[in-house]
This record gives sequence, C-alpha cells and structure tokens, in this order.
Amino acid sequence: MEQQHPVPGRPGPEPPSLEEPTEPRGPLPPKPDQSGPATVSPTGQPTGADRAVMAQGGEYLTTAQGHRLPDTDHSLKVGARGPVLLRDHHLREKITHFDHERIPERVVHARGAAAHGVFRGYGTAASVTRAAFLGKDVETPVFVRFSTVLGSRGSADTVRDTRGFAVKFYTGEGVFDLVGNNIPVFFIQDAIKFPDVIHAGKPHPDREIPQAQSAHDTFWDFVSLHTEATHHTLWNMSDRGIPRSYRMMEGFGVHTFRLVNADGETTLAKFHWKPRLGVHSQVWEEAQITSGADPDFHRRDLADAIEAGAHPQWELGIQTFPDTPEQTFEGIDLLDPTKIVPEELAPVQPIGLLTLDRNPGNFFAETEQVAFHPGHLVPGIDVTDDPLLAGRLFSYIDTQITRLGGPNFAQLPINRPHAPVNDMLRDGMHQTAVHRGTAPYRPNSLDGGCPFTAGADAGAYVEVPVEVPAGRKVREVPASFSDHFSQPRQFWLSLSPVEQEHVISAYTFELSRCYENAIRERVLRTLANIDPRLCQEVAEGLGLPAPEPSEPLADVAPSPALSQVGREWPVAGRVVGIVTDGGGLESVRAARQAVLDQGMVPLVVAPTGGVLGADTGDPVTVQRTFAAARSIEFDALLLAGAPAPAADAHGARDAKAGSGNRSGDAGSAVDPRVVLLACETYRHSKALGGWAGAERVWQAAGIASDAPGVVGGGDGLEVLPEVVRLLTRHRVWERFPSAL
Ligand code: HDE
Repeated sequence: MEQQHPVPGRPGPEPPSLEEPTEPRGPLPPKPDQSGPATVSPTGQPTGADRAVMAQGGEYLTTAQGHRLPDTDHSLKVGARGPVLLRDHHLREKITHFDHERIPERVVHARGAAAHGVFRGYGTAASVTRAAFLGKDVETPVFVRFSTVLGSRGSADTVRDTRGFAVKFYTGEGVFDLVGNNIPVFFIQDAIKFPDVIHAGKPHPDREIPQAQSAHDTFWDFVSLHTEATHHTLWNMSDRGIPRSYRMMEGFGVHTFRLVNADGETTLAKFHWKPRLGVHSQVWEEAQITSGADPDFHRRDLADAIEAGAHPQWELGIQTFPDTPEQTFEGIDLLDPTKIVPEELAPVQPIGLLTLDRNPGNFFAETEQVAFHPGHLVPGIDVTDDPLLAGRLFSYIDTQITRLGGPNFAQLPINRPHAPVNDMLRDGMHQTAVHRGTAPYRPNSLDGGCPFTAGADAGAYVEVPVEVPAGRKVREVPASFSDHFSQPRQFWLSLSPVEQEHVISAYTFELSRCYENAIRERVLRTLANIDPRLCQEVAEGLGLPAPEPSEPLADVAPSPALSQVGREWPVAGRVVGIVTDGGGLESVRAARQAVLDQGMVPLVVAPTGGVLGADTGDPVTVQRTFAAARSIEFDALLLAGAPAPAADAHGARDAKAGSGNRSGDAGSAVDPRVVLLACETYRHSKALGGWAGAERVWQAAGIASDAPGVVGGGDGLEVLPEVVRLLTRHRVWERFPSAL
C-alpha cells in the first residue's frame, strides 16, 4: 500500500489503515561500525552518505541520487491500463539495483552467523609473544563468524560438517585474524589439494545433490583414496560434527604458528578456543529433526543468547613448543595439519577471554561482507612453513576480489582496521576513499617523503628472520606426513563407549547413502587400520565383510581431553521446556522461576498461545504451543501434569486412540504432541522431570518411570535439582546406546 509522508504545504494522503508510522521518525543512532564512508565530497560538501547508510532512518524516500519520491509502488504508465514507459528512471534504478543485490557466496563456509564482542588479554603470554593485544587487561573489539563448510548460504545449520570459527581482532597494531575451525586437524596436508577435497565434498556436479552433506559417493571416494583425510573425517563422524550450539564448540587455529617475544625469541604454538559452557553436541536424530524443524537453529541460538544477555565466552589458550630446527614435539610433526598435540603432552595455557555481546545490525554489511585472512597478523605472531597454511595465505585475499567485487574490500566498514590506515593502494573498483596528495609512491619528495616506514621499535610488523632448511626443489612431503592412522586410532581410543557408538552409527549412515559398493569397501579398509571393532561394526551395519588391517595398529595412549563425556559444565543458557495444559499454574510459576534462578531459559509450552491464568493477577506467558514445540529446542523437559488431547485439536481423535491403546485406558489419554515431546526427549537422552500425574505421559510414551534421567516428584522445585545435576553432564549418558 502507498505510504507517503506529508510534505509541508501539500495536503497529505489518507492516513494508512495498517499500523505503519504516519509521522517521519528521527534517524536511529548509528552503531560505531556503521558510520559509513567519508561524508565530505571532493568539493568539500557534506554528501549525506551517513543517511544513505542508515536507510530507513531518513525522513523521505529518495532515489540513489537524492531525489525525493512521490510514489514507489506504481510504474509510470500511459493511463492506468496503458503501457509502462521506459523513461521511468525510478522503476529502472529500483529494479536494476535489485537485480544486482546478491554477491557470490563464499566458495566454502557460505552459511554463517556472526557476532561482535570484546577480547581481554590476561597478560600471560608476554614471555612468548610481544602481541600487544594479549597484554594484561588490554581490551580489543572483535567480530566472530561461525560457519558450516559445505552447504550453501541457505542450507541448514545442524548438518554433519566441520564448523568455521573465524575471529577478527581489531587491535591497535592492525587487524589480526585467527581463521580456525572447530576440528583441530584438516583433510589435507598441502593447499594444492584444497580444490580436490572441496569438489569431492560439495554436491555432485550433475544433479547438485546432496546439499550440505558428506553422505555421498564423491566425498567418500576421495577420503578413502586419500588416507591423510582419515583423521579429520573421523572427527566429522564423531559428535564434533554436530555441535549443540556455536556457544558450545571448541575452536582451533589448526596450524602451528610462530610466536615472537620482545627479545626476538621464537616459540611454536597452537591456538585453542575453550568454551565456558563446555563442548556439547546434538545426537544425529536430533540434528536431522532440527534441520527440518528449525534450519536456523545455531544462528537463532547465538543471537537469542546474546540478546538475552547470556553472552557466550571462550578462553583463548596456547600450546607452546620449543622452536627447534626439526619443528617436532614428542615425535609429532608440528608442520603436519593432520596431527594434533595431545593436551596431556602440552597443556593449553589460557591467555585471554573472548565475550560476544552484540548481534550484527545488518547481516549483509557485517556477516556477509566480513573478509578474513590468515595472513592478517600483528607483531609477535608469525607463520610457519606448514604447506597448508602457505596456500591459505594466498587464497583468502584472492577469493575476496571475486566475492566482494574488487580489491577495496578493506574499506567496507566491517573490515576496516581500528588502527590508523595510511597505505598507498589507490583506485580500483568500489574505491570509497578520497585520497589527497600527489605522490602515492616511495621514495618521493613531492609529499615531503611521507609517509615513512617504521622499525620494529615503532610497531612495524617485521618478519622474524628464521633459518629455512636448504634443499632441492621437489614436489614431495616429509616421511612423517605419511603416518595417517596413529592419531585417528588415538582419537577413537579416547572416546567413551557412547561416543564410539555414535561414530559407528555415523559411518554406517553415511556409507549407506553411497551408491558404489567399491567405495564402501575401500572406506572399511581405512577403518580396519584405525580399529578392528569400529571396522567390524560398520561392516555389519552395511552387510559387508570386515577386511583385515593393511598395516600394524598403532600403539598409542588415549588422550582423555578428546572426549566430551565425563566432566561437568555450567548450565547457564540451557533451555528447559515446561509443559502444561494450564492446570496447577502455581507449580509452573515456581518451576519457571527456579529455572531462571539457575541462569537457564524456561520456555512454557501449552496447548494454545497467549497467557495462562490471566485472571490470577500473575499470568504466565506461553512461549511455545503444542503445535509448534519440538523437543530439539530443549535441553531438558519438565512436565507439569499430563495434558489430555483437546477435543477439537487436529489429530486429537487419532491421538486418543493411539495413547489410549498404549495405556489401555482411553480416559487417561495424553495429547499426542506431548507424548512425542517426551519420546524424543527420552530417545535423545535428555533429562525428563515431571509431577502432578506426569507418569501417565511416561506410560503413554513407553518410558519406565525408574529409567535413568527420569525424575518424578511432588512439584517442580522437588525435581529441578536432579534435572540440573543431569544437565551439568549435558546428557543422561547411561541411557545410551539402547535409546538409539
Ligand atoms: Fe579456509 N577458506 N581454506 N580453511 N576458511 C575460506 O575464504 C582455503 C582452511 C576457514 O567466516 C575462503 O573468505 C584454502 C583451514 C574459515 O568468512 C577461501 C585452504 C581452516 C573460513 C578459503 C583452506 C580454514 C574459510 C572462502 C587450504 C581452519 C570462513 C571464503 C589450503 C584452520 C571465514 C573466504 C569466514 C574460508 C580457502 C583450509 C578455515 C576460499 C585454500 C585449514 C573459518 O579463501
């Protein structure tokens, strides 16, 4: 509908009948990172560019050239039913701009979500690096983008995949990008193979399926022929491939970096991000349901948590190793990105704290246009000769030129350093700076010789002069790079029995989706070299014989730090569903408050929306209806009674019959949607609490009331402490593997 603002001196249109504002509003206050390009034109006049950046903030709708518009809903025509005129500039400008709104999505990591935050250094890394932002209590603004790797921009969040964990630190010494993943190893040891692994993982080129999946022939064809991918693939098949939340993922720099201290001494180091909430995952069935029920699950979870003030936090830590000519540690080649160094051998030392506290204001301008690069380094952090890292140092700037349309992407607000920029890079597509001066070259006399170069003492980034081993030009890898199975075996042996079951199920699922038997058989041969039981059980699931190992099994000690099971974590930010039909509201109120008191998020689930107990003076707002609630959203479920099927609800008659049959008593039927909630919560090994007849729900769902993690009691306050205790361990592990 037409919406015009009254122009002084001209009668305004009829007031709109819907709820659009009828008066011009003042512009919203700009966010610090949305200040837009320079607002003074070469003629010295204000350009109004800030206004343009603020879009809806201005009073009147204009064209891109600043002409006020009387109408934006009707093309210029010859009479109301006549032809549209080509001379309608606004029509052409509006549609032309729209036609070009999309930029190419990232060739990998296309699907992502991001947040702003702050990093505070602990000062504990001073002996190994001179990086100023790691100094004690130094605060640095950051922008963090999490992503999946294989899927397109519109794919689901909870697919089985590696997750990107890219952090841009806007330090006083320039931008530092730590462009990592949630898995500490990579598929390949040399960047030259990156197009191969990605072509294999992406959808098949003929039918463009499957989307955002590794469960297909080309992926398994590649990783079974290319056994250095075995370690990363095993991590993907473990629970690490399906995180519960971005807030509950570890991050890894993957490569070994070289740190340099104030005296020029060097130390090799690996970066780790440790989430305050612990490392947790979904179970596979849950992840699959989530992909349909809420494809934006991780994106929503991150934004909701930040908006609610539950700011996600990670500690940055480093493992350090002496910078010896061999660049190995305890026999592990530090230049091989398919290897980890177990934390038991080199503990992760905390060096700072990351807090995400602000959601982006514009997805395109920030999350989509942010451009990371592992070569954005600050004094005190240098790279090693890891051949994978070398290729990355080339790739990231190159890809931005296509993706962001030219070489000036560093001028985009989200990419601008907070340190002063004084470069001699000029012109090019999308240049927004209006450079002064006549001599963008060095040496010059015309601009007084300015600008000058700095020495290390004035904060310059000086590459550390390390010895490089001399040798012949070859296309080879060191012998140590050919050990492809000892660390996968170590990872397997470090997992708890439940986690091992999940790995077996994941391989069985993925390989069942392949068409080629030869590929399955080849994967089984790689599994035989990891562990005979793993191989045997996957082979059984596929109905194939289990092959013998082709090389002796590695004699490796487990690394307990690799398992996600066995520790306790804070429950803050966890989501608890409270199911009620509106009866016993007192207990719902009390349970809700008790959940809040634990720093968790209660979501009240009821037959219909609105409020419960409107007449009580203390109404309870319903956040989810039975029709919209799905168990995937809740970390634990509380049942305040056993809601009966509504007589007029869709499917209620079937439900009555179904649950009545189970309980053998049609009079005690439970709403089928609540039965489904309970069933899934149970199957996914989450805590279940209940009171006021909730045992009828267990009964209808076929759940024994004395099963592990099923907590009954007189009211919510009685059951909640045990539910919270279970939540600190994330899942009721004892319920596996029988539940799945
Ligand atoms: Fe990337 N990677 N990558 N990668 N990568 C990109 O850069 C590349 C690798 C990672 O949220 C691209 O801007 C090569 C390892 C993240 O914007 C591209 C190789 C690790 C992100 C690229 C690797 C990563 C990217 C695509 C092998 C973990 C998303 C869009 C040599 C340490 C960043 C872009 C964001 C994105 C190339 C391997 C992490 C094409 C050639 C190893 C988190 O430049």
